[in-house]
Amino acid sequence: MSTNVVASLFTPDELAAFEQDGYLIVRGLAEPDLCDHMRAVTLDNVQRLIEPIEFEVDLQYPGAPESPAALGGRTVRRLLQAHGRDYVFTRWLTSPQLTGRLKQLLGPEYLCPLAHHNCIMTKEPQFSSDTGWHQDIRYWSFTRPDLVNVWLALGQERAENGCLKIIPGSHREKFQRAQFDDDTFFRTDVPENQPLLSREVRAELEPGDVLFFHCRTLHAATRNYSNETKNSVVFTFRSLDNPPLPGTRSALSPELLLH
Ligand SMILES: O=C(O)CCC(=O)C(=O)O
Repeated sequence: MSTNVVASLFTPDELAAFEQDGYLIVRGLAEPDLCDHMRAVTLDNVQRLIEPIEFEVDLQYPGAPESPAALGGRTVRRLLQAHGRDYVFTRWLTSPQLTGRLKQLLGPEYLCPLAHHNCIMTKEPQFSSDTGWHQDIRYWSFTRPDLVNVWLALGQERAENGCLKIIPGSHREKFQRAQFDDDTFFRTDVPENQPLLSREVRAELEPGDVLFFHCRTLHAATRNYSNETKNSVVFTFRSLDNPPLPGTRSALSPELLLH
């Protein structure tokens, strides 16, 4: 097997770890020039407020400004529809080091739903917010709750600037509805959730590192306590045989067939 091929694939140990833990970090998967280009597009689009945008104020998570008129009221949380913002995102989605790995996780034919993630998370200092523990599948509707998220760090991600926290193995748990609150956040105030919550790990990343995680893996993050914005590019992927349920929001947007 040539070096190139190996670099495009997970090792058997990595595949086993993903299955066991519901997440895996691959260091330096995205090339520096690709990350530079994505950072430039992000800075430009945030500066010019190129829609569609999700503002911090839209979600009202803890720490978010109260209204658009408040101080920080125009703080961007996510640039939506990332794929359409620049060809660099197509370059990323079709790069062999990503497609090879996604085929291992999802099979030879897979798609990138543009309805979910497909965004650049822009966690700004001062006015960003805390995201509670949740599974991404909570608002998505597919035949099986079985998608893979790909989170690319464009800069350092640490506890201080609100890196993701993950609960290993939580994608394999069977939960009761009562373990979640009305907004489907995993409750931190009930005793039955404490054993899982105590297993939290931090997904600390360097620029170009990629976090793969299952859409049922519990994760959370704090606001950004540093002085610099944290930018991350996030897409999700599904197997060809796991289509969105007709009539749901998951079925309303196009999907990219990537092979
Ligand atoms: O960075 C964050 O605050 C969390 C983002 C997140 O969990 C998500 O988009 O699903």
